[in-house]
Amino acid sequence: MRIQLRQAEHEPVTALTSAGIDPVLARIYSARGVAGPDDLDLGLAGLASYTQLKDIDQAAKRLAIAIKNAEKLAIAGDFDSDGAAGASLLIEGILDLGGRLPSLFIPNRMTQGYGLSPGLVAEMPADTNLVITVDNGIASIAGVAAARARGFDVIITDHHLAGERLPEDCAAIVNPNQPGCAFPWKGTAGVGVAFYLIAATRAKLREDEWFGDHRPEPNLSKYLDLVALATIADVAPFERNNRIFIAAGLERIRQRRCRIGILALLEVAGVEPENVTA
Ligand SMILES: [Mn+2]
Repeated sequence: MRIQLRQAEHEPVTALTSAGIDPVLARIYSARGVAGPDDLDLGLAGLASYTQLKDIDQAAKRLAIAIKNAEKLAIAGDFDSDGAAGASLLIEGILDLGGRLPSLFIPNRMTQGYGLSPGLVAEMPADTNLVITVDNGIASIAGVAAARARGFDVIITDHHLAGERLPEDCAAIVNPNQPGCAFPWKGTAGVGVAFYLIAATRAKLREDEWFGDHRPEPNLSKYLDLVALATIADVAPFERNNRIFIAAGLERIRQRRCRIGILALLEVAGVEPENVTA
């Protein structure tokens, strides 16, 4: 066993103690990267806006058009919990925004490997209009080329580090870890990026006066259980923005105000919802 010492920085400790935090707690917080009292406020109002995500406007514009025109969408997900929850979030979000039910494509780990591959694109129907990746795609150069060759538009949403080359000719690439993206929270999971795409698209559709009495605007808080679950399961860093997502999502799960699938998993695992922690 190895004991790893974390350093508490002087300035944050002072800022925290002068805000009334116990000095021992202040040192623990500081050693975990908390810079000041604001970082301890986990209210949803502190959640970063999507606006600093590179290409998010283009992505939202393209998805809004797809929703309004009932285009045929293919979601390219992944087989881990981040990819699966992110895909669920996108499908549910697109339906809630008034779009047509998208088809879901998850690669076979044994035969197709990971990500949007030409093999996965080959399974998509010929009349697909738009492919949206979630938790993958930033390295899918051949897969995007195959999709473009079939005439499909592509929106990449991902959070993995970008390689030297990016996929070409996409409608948009949304990834906090791509070069030139100013979004400060680089530890956002794939499910968080998917959440931001739905948030930005909702704002775009609101601008277009798409919502009304006959088509109510969805409340984004209904997706927070999925965001919390997959941010934790993907072992994303507990930086402030992720802690806000997690605190809000876990609170909803504890109050059983979450999707029935998560309650069913908890039941099988023998865990009482009110006892759920990260
Ligand atoms: Mn992931």
